[in-house]
Amino acid sequence: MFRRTMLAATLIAGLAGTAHAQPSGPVQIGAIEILSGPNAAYGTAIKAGLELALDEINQKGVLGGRKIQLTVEDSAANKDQAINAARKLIGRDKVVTVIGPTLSNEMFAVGPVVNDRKIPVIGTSTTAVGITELGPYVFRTSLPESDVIPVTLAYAKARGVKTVALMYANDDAFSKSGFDTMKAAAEKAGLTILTIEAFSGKDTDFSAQLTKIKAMKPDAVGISALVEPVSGVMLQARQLGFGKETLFVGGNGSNSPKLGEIAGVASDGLVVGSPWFIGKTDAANEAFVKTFRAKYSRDPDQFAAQAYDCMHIVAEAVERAGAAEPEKIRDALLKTKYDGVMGPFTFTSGRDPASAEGVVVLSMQGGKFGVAPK
Ligand code: 1QQ
Repeated sequence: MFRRTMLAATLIAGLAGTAHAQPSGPVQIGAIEILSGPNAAYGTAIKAGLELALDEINQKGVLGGRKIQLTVEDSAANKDQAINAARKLIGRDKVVTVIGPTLSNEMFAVGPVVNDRKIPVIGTSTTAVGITELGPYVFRTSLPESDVIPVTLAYAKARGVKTVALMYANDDAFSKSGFDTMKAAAEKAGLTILTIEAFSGKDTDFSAQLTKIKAMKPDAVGISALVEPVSGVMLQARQLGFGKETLFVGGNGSNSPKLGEIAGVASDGLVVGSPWFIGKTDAANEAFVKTFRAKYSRDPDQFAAQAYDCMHIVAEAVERAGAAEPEKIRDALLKTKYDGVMGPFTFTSGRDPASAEGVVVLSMQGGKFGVAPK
C-alpha cells in the first residue's frame, strides 16, 4: 500500500515536473487582464506596457534566442472569466508564468488555481492585503496600498488635515482592503474620522453619503474605490458644492487617466500616492515614456509602467532560470535584482516588492495628474 502510494506520488510529481517544461520553441507566457467593460482602462494600459517590453525583449530573445510569446486573455473583471482564462493559458498554451490578473478581487480567485499548478502568477496592479499569502507561487510587483496610503495621509496631514470622512465600495476586495488600510492609517496619523460611508461599486448616485459628509465639514474625504465610482463621487461632490476647502484623497483605483476622462476638472485637487509618475527624470523612465508614446500615440500611466517593468522582470527570470520551467522561474524570480522605470526592484522572501521608497504624491490638475503642490 505504502509503496503504491509512493509510486503514484512519484509519477504525479514527475508529470507535474514535465507537463510545463518547454525545451524549445517560443517561451509561452500568459496574461489575464481587463480588456472590456468599465474597468478596461486598467487592463488596456497593462497590456500596452507588457507588449512594449516584449518588443524590446524579443529583439534578442531569451535562453539563446528563443522568443517570448505572450498570450493576453480578457477577464472583463469577472472572477469566473479570469479563472477560465487561467485554465486556458495553462491547459492550451502551456504557459510557464502568468502575469495578472488586474484586480485583487480577481487574484483572490485566480491565484489559488495557478498556485495549485505550481506556476508563478505575478500581479502588476494588485494592491490589497493578503495577495501573496495566497501561496508560494503568487508574486506581485505592485506596491500594496498599505505601503502607499500612509504616505498620502502624511501629505494630507502636512497640508493641515485634521478631520476626515471615509467612503468606500464594499463589493470588491481592493476597495474594501484599501478602506481598511485608510482607516488604520488615519487613526495612526491621529486624524479624527467623522464618518464612514459605504456604497456599491456599481452605484451612480452618491448624493446621500456626500450630503451627510458635507454637513460635517471634514478637512478631507478619503475614497477607496475603482475609477468609475471615484469619478462619480467627484462629479457629484462638485455639484453639491464641495470646493477647495476639502482635500479628496484617493487610492490606487483613482490613479488612472480615466479619472480625468470621466470627471474632468471636477476631479482636480484629488491626491493619490503613486510609485511612479510620468515626469520621473531618470534615463530609463525618459526612454520608456518616449518609446511608449511612439508606439501608442498616448501617454503611459502607472499601470503601463508597472507592467513594462514586470515583463522585463519575468524575461530576466526566465534567462537566469536557464530553462522555460515554472519551478526554476519561480526560484529565479525570488532572486530578482532589476533596475526599471519604477526604480531598483527586488522581492521580499514573501514575494512582495521589497522597497516602498519613491512613492510620490500626485494631484489632479486640469483633469491630469501632476506632482501635488506642497
Ligand atoms: C487592486 C487595485 C486596482 C485599482 C487595480 C486596477 O489596486 O485591485 O488591487
